[in-house]
Amino acid sequence: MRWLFMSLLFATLIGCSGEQTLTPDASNEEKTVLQEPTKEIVEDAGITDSTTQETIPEEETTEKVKDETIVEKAFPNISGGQVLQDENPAANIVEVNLRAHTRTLTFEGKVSDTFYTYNGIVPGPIIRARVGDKVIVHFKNDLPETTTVHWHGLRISDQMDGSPRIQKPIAPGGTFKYEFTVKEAGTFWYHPHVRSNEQLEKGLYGMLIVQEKENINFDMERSIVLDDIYVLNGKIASFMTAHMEVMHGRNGNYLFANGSFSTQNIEVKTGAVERWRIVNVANARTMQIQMKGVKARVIGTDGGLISEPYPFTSTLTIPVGQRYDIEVMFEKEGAYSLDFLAPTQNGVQTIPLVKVSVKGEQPSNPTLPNYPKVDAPSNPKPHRTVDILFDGVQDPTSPAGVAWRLNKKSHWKEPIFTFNEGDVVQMTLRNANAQPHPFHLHGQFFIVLSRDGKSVSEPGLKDSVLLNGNEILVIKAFMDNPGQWMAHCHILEHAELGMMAEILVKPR
Ligand SMILES: [Cu+2]
Repeated sequence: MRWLFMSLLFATLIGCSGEQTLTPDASNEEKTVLQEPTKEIVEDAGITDSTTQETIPEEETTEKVKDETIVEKAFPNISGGQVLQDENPAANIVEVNLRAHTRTLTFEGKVSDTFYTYNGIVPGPIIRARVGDKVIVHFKNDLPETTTVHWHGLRISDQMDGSPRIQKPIAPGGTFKYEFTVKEAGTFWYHPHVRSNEQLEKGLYGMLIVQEKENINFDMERSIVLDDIYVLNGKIASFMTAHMEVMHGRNGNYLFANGSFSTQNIEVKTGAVERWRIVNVANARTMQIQMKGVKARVIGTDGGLISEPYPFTSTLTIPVGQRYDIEVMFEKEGAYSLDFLAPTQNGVQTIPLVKVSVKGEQPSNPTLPNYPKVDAPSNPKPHRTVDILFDGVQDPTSPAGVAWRLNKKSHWKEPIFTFNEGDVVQMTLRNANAQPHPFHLHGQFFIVLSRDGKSVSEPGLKDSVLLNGNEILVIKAFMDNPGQWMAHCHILEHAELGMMAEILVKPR
C-alpha cells in the first residue's frame, strides 16, 4: 500500500531542471465526482437549516439565535440561515457572542460525526452589521485545539484578522474579543486560520453580511453557503491521507449547501425581486452554478456592489473564498432552480441546489430596487510590479511529502514583499501547475486585469481570485490598509502545505 502511494506520488512528479514540479493526477479522478444528493421535499418555505431538524444534540446549546426571517435594526429580511443575536442596543454597534465547540451532528442519515461548530450549527450563524458599524465579537474557544477567527474580506486592523502570525492562537477554553469597524458593505465570511483544512471541513464557517448605508428594497435576501464534504462510511473522512487530497486539495463527495445535502425548496410570490448572497467555503472545489428561466443579474462580488450589474445568463464560476450577490427577479409563475454543475468523467452532472416555486398573480408593475451609485474601481498606473510563482515540489520534510510554494518557498516567515500604504501594486501570478490555485490576499482589495495576456472583464473589487492551471494572471492590488497581511492559496491543503506568505504594508 505504501509502495502504491509512493508510486502514485512519483507518477505525478515531473523532473524540471533539477526541481520536480507537481502536475495533477488523473489516476483517481472519481473522488472528485459528487454523488447526487437526495431530493427530499422540505416543507418549510424558507431555505431550512437541517441542523435544526435532523440532529442528535450532544449537549444543549445555549447560544441565542433568531428565527430565519427577522427584522433587526431595520435590516432587510433574510432567509437561509440563522442570524446571530445582537446584544447591543446601540444603533451603530453590533455585539455578539460566538463560541466554537464540538457537537455530534447527523445530517440526513449520510454523516453522523463530531463536527466543529460555531454556536452549535453548520454553517455558523450569520453576523449582520451595517457599513460603518463597530462589530464586537466575544469569542470563546471550546474546541479541543487552538483556533482563531479570520474575517474573510474585511479590511480591518491586522491585529483582528485572525492571522496566527499576529494573534497567538486561542487555546482550548480561551477567549478573545474581536473588535473592528466594517468599512465596506458586502458579503463576507468568517472561518478559522489555524489548521484550516480540518477546522473548516468540520464545520467552522459562517457568513458575515455588511448591509449598505440605506437598505435596498428587495423582497428577500437569501444566504447560500456552498460547501462540499468528504464522507466515508458515514464519518468525516480522515485528513491528508489520500494523495489526491495533497495534490488537488480535499474535494468532497457530497455537496453540502447551507448545511444540507438536499435540494432546498422555496416559494416566492410572482414579481418578487430577491438578493441572493453566495459564498464558496469549500476546502478546494471551484463551484459552477447556473440559473435558468429567470431574470438574474450579478450585482456584487467580494468588495460589495459593482458599478454595472451584468446578466447572469449562463453559468457563474465561484472559486473558494469568492462571493457573488445576485439579483433574481421572478417575473412569471413557474418552477425554477439554481443548479450546481459538477464535472464528471462523462460530462456535467446538474444538481439542483434551490428549487423555486413562483406563485401568485403578477403585480402590475414589478420594480427593480434602487441601488446606490457605485463607482467602478480606478485603474491607476502601478507604483510597483511584482511576480508570484505558484508551484509545488516533492519534499520529504513536509508531512505529506509535498511542499507547495510561492516564489519557490514554503511557509514564508519574513514578508514576501514590503509595500507602502497607498501603493498600487500590479501582481503577476504565474501558475506552474496544471491545477488551479485560488489566491486570497488579506486586508486589501484588487482588480482582475488579464489572463494569459488577454484582458478580462471580471468587474468589481476582489480579495479572492482563481489562478487557473498553467495560467498567467495579472491583478492590481490597492495597498490601502497598513499591516502584516497573509497572502495564500485558498485550497486549504495547499496553504497548510506551504503555499502561504505574508506581505507587509508600511503606514505612510
Ligand atoms: Cu493551491
